[in-house]
Formats: sequence, C-alpha cells, structure tokens
Amino acid sequence: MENFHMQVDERLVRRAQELRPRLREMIVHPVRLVDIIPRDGDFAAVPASSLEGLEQRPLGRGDRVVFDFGEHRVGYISFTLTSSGSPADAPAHIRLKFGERPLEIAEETADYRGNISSSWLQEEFLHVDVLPTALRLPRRYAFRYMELLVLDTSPKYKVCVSDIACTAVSSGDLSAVPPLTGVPEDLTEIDRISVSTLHECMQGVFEDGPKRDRRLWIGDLRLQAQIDYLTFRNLDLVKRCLYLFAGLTMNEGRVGAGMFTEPEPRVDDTALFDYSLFFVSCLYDYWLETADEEALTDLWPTARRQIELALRELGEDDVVRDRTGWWCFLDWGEGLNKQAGAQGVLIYAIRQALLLATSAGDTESGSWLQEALTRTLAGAGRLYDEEKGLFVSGAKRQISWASQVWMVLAEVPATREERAALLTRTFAAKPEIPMNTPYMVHHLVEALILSGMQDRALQILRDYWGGMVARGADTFWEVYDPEHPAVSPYGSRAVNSYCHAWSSTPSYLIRRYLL
Ligand code: RAM
Repeated sequence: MENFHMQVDERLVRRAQELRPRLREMIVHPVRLVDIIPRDGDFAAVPASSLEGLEQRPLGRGDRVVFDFGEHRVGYISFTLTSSGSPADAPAHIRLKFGERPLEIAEETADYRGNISSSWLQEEFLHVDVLPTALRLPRRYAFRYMELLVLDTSPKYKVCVSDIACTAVSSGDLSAVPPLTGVPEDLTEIDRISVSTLHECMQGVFEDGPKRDRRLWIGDLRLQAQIDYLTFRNLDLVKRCLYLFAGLTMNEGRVGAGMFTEPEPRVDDTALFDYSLFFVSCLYDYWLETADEEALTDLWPTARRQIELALRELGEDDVVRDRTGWWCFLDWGEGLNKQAGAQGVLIYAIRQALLLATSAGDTESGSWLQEALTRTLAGAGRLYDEEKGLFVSGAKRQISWASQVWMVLAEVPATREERAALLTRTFAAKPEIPMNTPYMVHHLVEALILSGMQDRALQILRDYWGGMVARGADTFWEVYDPEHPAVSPYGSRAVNSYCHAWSSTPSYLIRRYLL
C-alpha cells in the first residue's frame, strides 16, 4: 500500500506482549515409513519397509525414505546422521521435504508454477561436513510426512539416519477441550479433526495456517476465537490478538487485515473492508464471552473507528461503493463481486457495535450507529432484485452465495422465515459463482442454522467436511472444492495450506448449535 504508515499505541502493544503465551512442547517420533503413490488425481501414503533397523541401513546417492509421524505436527526436527563405510571424504548433501499431505512430497519443486513465493514449499537442503552429527533444523515445519533424500555422499561412504524426533509446539492444551458425547460417529470425527486443526494453529498468536501464512489474519481470528470459546478456552490468546490489532493500526487507525509478530509485532500493509470490520465482531464475541471490562474500555475506540471508516465508503444511495482489486475478502475465487457481501458485513458489524457502545456507556455513538443502521439497511434494500428475489452485486448485478449469505447473517430480511426463503431461492437459483473455501461454506452453514434450516445445514457440514475426511484429512484444509480437488487460489495446490484454522469451524457449529 502506498504511503502506508503504522500507528503505534505502545500501551496496547505492551499489554499484548504481556499476554504472550507459553508454548507447550512435546517430543514425538515417526511411527512408520511410507511410500507415496498417485491415487485418483491425488497422492496417498502406503506402508513401506519397517522403521526398525533404519539406523543401520546405509543410504547413498538417490536413496530416499519418507517418515510418517502418524498425525499432523508443528515443530522442530532433529536427527543424527552417521557415516557407513570408509571415513566421510566429502560432505553429505541431503534434502528434506515436508508435507501436511502426501501430495506436497510428491510434487516436484522444479515444476512449481504458482503465483505466490515458492519459498512456501517446505524444503531444506543441508551440507553436512562432519559425521556423525546431531542436527536440529532451525525452521519450524508443519507436516505429517518428512522425506529425506540423499543427494550425494561419495563412492566411499553412505549415511545412516537415527534419533529422528520432532519437538511439537502449540499454545493450546488438548486436555482442556471438553469431550463431545452423544454425537454420531461421523460428527465426532469431524469435531476431533477440527480441534486438531485449531490446536496446530494456536502458536504465539492464532495463526491462519502453520505452514502458510503462519500469521495472524483477523478474518481467521474471528472464527478461531469462536471455536476457542467452546473448546480450548485460551481467552488470553484471543485478548492478545485483539490488543495487537488495536495497538498497531494502519493509516487513520484502520485495523489491518494481518499481523506479523517477529522480530517485533507489526501490522501488514493490506487492508480489507470486511476484515477491518471484523475487529468489531471479534471484540463483540470476546465481550459476550468474558465481560472483560479492561478490554472493552481499551478496545472499543478502535472498534468504533472501523465503523466510521467503513461508513465513508458509502455512496449517495447508502450502498458500499463497488471497487476493483483486492479490497474486500469474503471468499477466494475468480470473479466474485464483493459489493453486496460488503454491505452485509457492514450491517452485521454495526449491529454488534451498537451493543458494544451501550456496554461501554458511549451513548453518543449509540445514536449515530442507530442512524447508520437505518441508512445501510435502506442501502441493502436497493441491492434487492424483486423479480429474482435475490440480492445483486456490482454493476453487472451478479448473484453469488456470498451476497445472500451475508445479507442473512446481517439480518437484512427482517424475519427468520424471510431469511429462510431467501436461502431456499438461492439454492434454486444455483449462483454462477461457487463457494471455494471452508470459510465461505461455514458462513452458509451458520446462515442456514440461524434461519431455522438445521437439517440442510447439517447435511452440508457432513458432506463438505466429511468429504475432506474421506480424502484422508488429518486437519482441515484452506480450500476444498469436492468437484475440483486440485483447486488452489495460488496456481498450485502444493502451496495450499492443509491445516487452516478457518476450516475448523465444525467444532463451533456442532458444539454451539447442533448438540
Ligand atoms: C490467505 C490466507 C488467510 C486469509 C487471507 C485473506 O493468505 O489463507 O487465511 O485470511 O488469505
């Protein structure tokens, strides 16, 4: 972003840093060796030779072994490399590759044609001069599978690998998660995988994905916090993230879409219309959950500011002005027009801000927020196509899931029955723009539940997340389209994140609404 500057509120940042969590460590070992084989347009791991005796098995140029750690891990790898044969007369050159799923091991790095950095591919090249050597890799990896490929030794010696371990880290305590009882088996499994997904993303902050982007995004935070309240209840981690976003804002006090934490916290220079407004939502949810007066007092001004800034984006007709470029998120996917969805998110946030204003005793804001609600609801009405019975977005009057779902979540149709009818018409209309992420499907499921369409919601949850389970998910994925399993917003599925917090919402949906 041009002319970006960061506004710092030292006191809030200090408070965020006081809330920095202690990471729990656990030493884990591989459970078996596997081979990766192609299967149905994807890849699968099948058992290979035994792990036993590996430390005596010499590996020379071109030899490879793939370790399976049994489940998804986030952590630091260590192992010992020894020589076998003559003394090591040349360095050992090895490559390690990590995959959350088998396909990341199978896909050749040289073939990568994605549109984000290839540095996200989890790979490490090592020259080891002295053997034996105990190695500990400095980078943190997110993986279940680790491939070790010997690029070269020398004609006179080979290497043996032993003591392979991973120091797995998370700030989540799995033993604190209340067990689910009396729930059908498939939902229990979906819940278990959701909890694992969130666990792996709970680090120094709520990361979106521990493989990529390994950072705090506010759209992801909103959902992570909602799940956390019903599972880990790591309330201080939510509070820390809120204080980071409020302590480090962009120009004019705008909450940024994302946050880096190392070496020092700093806000990313990306702003997204919906993500900034989600600061209000995060605070609203946190306040309802904790009644934490300190947080409300400290953070309400930042929340209020997001609404003020968003209202500036309204046109004369009280509709959010449509824009080009990456100005609002809602979902990944080609061609999605964001205008109507943005209007929905704005109304959703204004309603929450009204409660926060009352709780904070800010009566003056209460009255302009009330007026803003009336205006934006009237604006939303202008996006409604009477003939089609659906909301349209942008100059081309696009019909998408995102637009209808956000209008429902914002309670634009005034009654539950009207909201249900809108969703029913949407199914019938089969919008040309599909949903591409578990993030968007989550919002559809929640919209259905809140409109009294529980059965349909449950069916989608079972089919969609169950589809990932059927495809071998240990943790839930950033993107998933059952029709197109190789889909990626980045031009290569090798850089997709396969442990993505915004996909772990079934735990929230099941525990909050379906029990
Ligand atoms: C991607 C990540 C993240 C999301 C943003 C908008 O980089 O998947 O989770 O919030 O986009």
